Amino acid sequence: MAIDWYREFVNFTYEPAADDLVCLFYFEPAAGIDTAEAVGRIASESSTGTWTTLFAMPPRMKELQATAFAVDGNYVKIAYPLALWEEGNAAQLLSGIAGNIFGMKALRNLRLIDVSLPMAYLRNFRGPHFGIEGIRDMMHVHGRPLTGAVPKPKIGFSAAEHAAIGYETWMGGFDFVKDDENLTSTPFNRFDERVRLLTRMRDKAEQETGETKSAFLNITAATDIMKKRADLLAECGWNYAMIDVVVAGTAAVMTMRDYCSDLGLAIHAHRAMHAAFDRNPKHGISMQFLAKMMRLIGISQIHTGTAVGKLVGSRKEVTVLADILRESKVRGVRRLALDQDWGGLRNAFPVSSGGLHPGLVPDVLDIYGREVVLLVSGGIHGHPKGSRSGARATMQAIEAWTEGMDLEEKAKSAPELAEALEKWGFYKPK
Ligand code: RUB
Ligand code: CA
Repeated sequence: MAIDWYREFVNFTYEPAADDLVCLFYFEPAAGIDTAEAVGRIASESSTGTWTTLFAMPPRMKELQATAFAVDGNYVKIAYPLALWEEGNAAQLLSGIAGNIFGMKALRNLRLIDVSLPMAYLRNFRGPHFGIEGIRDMMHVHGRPLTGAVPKPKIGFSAAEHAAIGYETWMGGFDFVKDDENLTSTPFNRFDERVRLLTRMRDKAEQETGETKSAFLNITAATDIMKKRADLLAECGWNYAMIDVVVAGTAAVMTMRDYCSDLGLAIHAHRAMHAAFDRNPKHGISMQFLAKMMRLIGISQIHTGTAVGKLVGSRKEVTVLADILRESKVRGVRRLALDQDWGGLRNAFPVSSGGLHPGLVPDVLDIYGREVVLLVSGGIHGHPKGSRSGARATMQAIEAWTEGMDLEEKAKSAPELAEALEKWGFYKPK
């Protein structure tokens, strides 16, 4: 009598149904495990299976099994019947396709690269509240990237110091002031006080510039506390809340999406901790997958890297990520992304951040185009004349790129940009 039944989850002639979810995995079998057994085990453990054959099995089970149906070298596609998945519950989806399977001894490595979500699954999610156009209308900014900066050093300022730097950032022409991922409400900088002081500074900056100014204030905490913080943001006339979405967790983000939506708040998603599972190219979960889940559950924008700045992420990856967030139909890229038709689900902004300064702006915009939120932090506060000049220099670099002008050429009539180039040139941070 057979001990296990993994091969029953493999069928190389299977054609996925229109409402199947399809996943793309990279896999390496452990010693002594052949390909069919390896992919069968992935399909089994992520759907209905267990390690051994069973005494009893209701006939329905056959219909709920996942099927590994296409192998391309170390890549496999697995189809999952729609009925396996609870409507509108992305956390449950993760427990299946991104759950136990990463710990299986039969696999040396396993990486979830992407999932293609059928319309029948998407139907139960609301997606982003605003979409890119909605955010542009709300910010009254069209035709250029949106811009923002985190006060640096990233944590340690008092609420008053933080608000003063925020004011300088806005006055230099930036749209957003952003909290950093590890700043929430600390004894030396309480959330409520920061919000109140920034509100005053925002009103002043708006009055003086005639522009709309906003901030990504970090509400990350237990969900009930996040709700209170979101309430305060709405009360003070803000239009965004920021959440560290990986550490807060899928379920909390799902809850906060609806809560923030009712308050008219967009969600800025910081991805701190993502590299713990997406950095190893052979194991874990890809950033594409995380970005897709976040658009699905309704964040308005998420960090997607720079390709040229201080953090990991290649140009190719960044392009794939931007497409997943911005397009309504995404064309698959072999071994990197699957087709995705988002139907009517709104789109989201990619956020490029980490080690940027004016000299790198053209490189980043060549990759992203203008539909991006650009965060330049150290790269404005380190400007020889201070934050306001740094923000100006960045806006001048954006103008140059838009006008198709060389930065050095532009710098002749843009003193702040000239000073930035003198300090950093085109330096790419390690
Ligand atoms: C930016 C910064 C952000 C990172 C996060 O500061 O620290 O938290 O961009 O990384 P600076 P990512 O502009 O001074 O480097 O955006 O890749 O998730
Ligand atoms: Ca940071």
